[in-house]
Amino acid sequence: MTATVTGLSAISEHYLDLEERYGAHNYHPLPVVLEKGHGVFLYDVDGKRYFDFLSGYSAVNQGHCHPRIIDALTQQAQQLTLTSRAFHSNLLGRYCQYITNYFGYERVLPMNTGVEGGETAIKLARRWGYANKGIAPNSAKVVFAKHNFWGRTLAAISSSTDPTSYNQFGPYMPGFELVDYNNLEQLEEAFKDYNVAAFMVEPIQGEAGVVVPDPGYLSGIRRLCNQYNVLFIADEIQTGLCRTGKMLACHHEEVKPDILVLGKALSGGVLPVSAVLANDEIMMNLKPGEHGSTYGGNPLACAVAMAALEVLKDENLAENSETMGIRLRRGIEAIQSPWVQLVRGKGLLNAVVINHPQPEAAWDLCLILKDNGLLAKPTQGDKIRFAPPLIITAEQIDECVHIIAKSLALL
Ligand code: IF1
Repeated sequence: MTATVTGLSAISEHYLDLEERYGAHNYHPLPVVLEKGHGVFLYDVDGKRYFDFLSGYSAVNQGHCHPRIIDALTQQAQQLTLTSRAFHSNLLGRYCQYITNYFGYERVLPMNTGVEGGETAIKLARRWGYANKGIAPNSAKVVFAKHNFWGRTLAAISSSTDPTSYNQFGPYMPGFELVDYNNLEQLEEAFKDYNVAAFMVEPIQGEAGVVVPDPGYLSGIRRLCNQYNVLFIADEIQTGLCRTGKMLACHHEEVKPDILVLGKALSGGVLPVSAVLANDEIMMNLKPGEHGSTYGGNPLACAVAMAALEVLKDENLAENSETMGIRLRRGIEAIQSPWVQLVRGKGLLNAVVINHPQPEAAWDLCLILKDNGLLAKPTQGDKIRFAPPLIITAEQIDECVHIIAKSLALL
């Protein structure tokens, strides 16, 4: 490999230079250039293999390029990819029936990205607030938890408490309120305002650093929403689809949200697919022409999403996520590294909190992990998310724990 200033191969540097020169600088990626993915593995342009411990931020739960999902994609791609919703297709109705039965809701509104799903859920909640709860026009409020993350649109950043997300993008969306995460007392206080239509929350806060709420939080939300006639919107875009050891993170407390928002692994990382599920009382408030998108519910997305959902069940990925997550957390704790303050998570959504004198220790550790064949990324400065595809085996978990131990020793 040719020596370069970055220590990367010449071909890797070439690709980085192109991004640097022609792309917006809205990310700070790890210095690695990938060209192939298969199962739990990613391969860089020099052919080096890595364990993927980010899974596209939980979009690749089924593993990279899962053959059944790719097959559904390639079959449908040669048949029909997009009709727009100006016309019907032979896939959309089947998909709507499949996914509503799969999750136990009466209706689904198909969208593309996760943030579009969030926006759709908030519009549905506001409309329900006016049509069903009798909130005065343009007075509906939606409550969010501090340190939430649900995307990059102006509405999403209007509910953010992270300056990196909202700074210098104002003015912000009105009618949004914030409470502490995992605080039912504050939530109840907020709900006493009749104008509150909904509470949108992640069952586990992902970007905040995999923050797991106290047992009883989700059931407490459900109880308060019932008591105060407020819609419970669960943002399961990152926690859903077997990531936390159950099909949905809400299932850890047998809680059913009024509006369920899914994305990411709904397509197994193949193309953007999101979905908003709710019952008629909420969904049928929307009349033709009041919401939608060019690609929402396209035949290609329908075919891919049905295959992605089948794989989750057929390969028992919730159970594997649960058992492999326990194995991973125990393995990391057994290292007893002085630099690991704690390990936390559910299923295969985990994070370690690094406590080290170097300010950039988490980033530096990710660079060492990369050199040792494991890809992970820091979040919120001192935390590293460990979230491999849910198909990972016990032997692979053990191999990765060994890599993590070796890397921590080099920090
Ligand atoms: C980026 C973070 C994770 C999400 C939840 C909605 C969305 C996301 C719980 C929006 C998206 C992505 C966005 C992506 C990186 C990643 C991320 F670091 F940004 F915060 F996962 F934690 N709800 N999360 O996590 O879905 O519109 O992106 O499809 O912006 O770099 P999207």
